[in-house]
Amino acid sequence: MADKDDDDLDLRSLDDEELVEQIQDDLYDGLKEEVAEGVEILLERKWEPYKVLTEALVGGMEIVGDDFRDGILFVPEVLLAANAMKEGMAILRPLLAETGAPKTGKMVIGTVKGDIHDIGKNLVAMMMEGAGFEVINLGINTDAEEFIAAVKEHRPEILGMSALLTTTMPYMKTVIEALKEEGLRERTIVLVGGAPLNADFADAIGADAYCKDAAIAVQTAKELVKRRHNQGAPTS
Ligand code: B1M
Repeated sequence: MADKDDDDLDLRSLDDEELVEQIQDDLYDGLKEEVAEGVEILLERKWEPYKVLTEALVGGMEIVGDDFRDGILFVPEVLLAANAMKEGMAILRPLLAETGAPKTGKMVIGTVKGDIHDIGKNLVAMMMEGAGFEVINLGINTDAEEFIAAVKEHRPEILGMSALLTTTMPYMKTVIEALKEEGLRERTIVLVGGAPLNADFADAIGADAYCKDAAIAVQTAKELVKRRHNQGAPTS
């Protein structure tokens, strides 16, 4: 997608629609500085951080995903695109986290064992922080022992798990079984997400809910925590 003429392109000369398209092109090409500059310009133009995130960055990553699937892009290029995405997310993170929302609860979140995809999980973490949750982000390739240790240490209302591969999503059930064995399942709301999942899968493994995206994760977390509080759920 890179074009020699892009070298001299003044991003500020573009209107919003062209700029979003250009950010997506730059993300595709793994040009992190350009992506960061584009994000800054949209913010200067008073775009809401969430709109920048979803329309420019997530929209751009969807194009990368399609071309990865179709064999047009390969792992090294996708990795560069992911890094460019993270550069843009880093600018948005403090803006999304500083909404002044009252503290709502705690969440432990991680990408499950065998899986190193973390963009979506980090996005959920960012949005949850923005909604007033304290988030303990365990990172990628997280095994059941790490999840259990974090739940014991932090006593979160919510445990979130992310999986992007059909081969790693079954591991979520292993974690839920481990929670049961440790007597932690009752007091922990388990939310799961990731592109290959769906609500039936979440039901089948005994999770409380499947969250299609970060906004739904926030909404679901708030609802379920509120419901728990109203029911006087156990906290220890
Ligand atoms: Co990978 N990869 N990848 N990859 N990769 C996918 C997932 C794939 C669908 C691409 C494809 O073929 N179309 C495919 C999986 C196929 C399958 O299993 N069915 C795939 C593959 C095959 C692989 C490798 C096996 C490739 C290889 O090595 N041959 C390998 C596996 C490595 C491993 O994990 N062990 C691999 C590697 C990589 C990179 C390292 C290059 C890179 C990851 C970089 C990183 O994350 N730091 C990468 C990327 C970037 C992708 C795609 C292109 C984009 C994923 C992404 O970041 N999306 C992806 C294609 C796709 O998903 N269409 C693909 C943007 C993100 C915002 O969306 O993660 O879906 P998403 O998160 C959303 C929701 O799903 C939800 O909210 C988020 C925000 O709205 N959500 C949650 C996610 N987690 C949640 C947790 C919650 C709630 C909601 O908790 C409560």
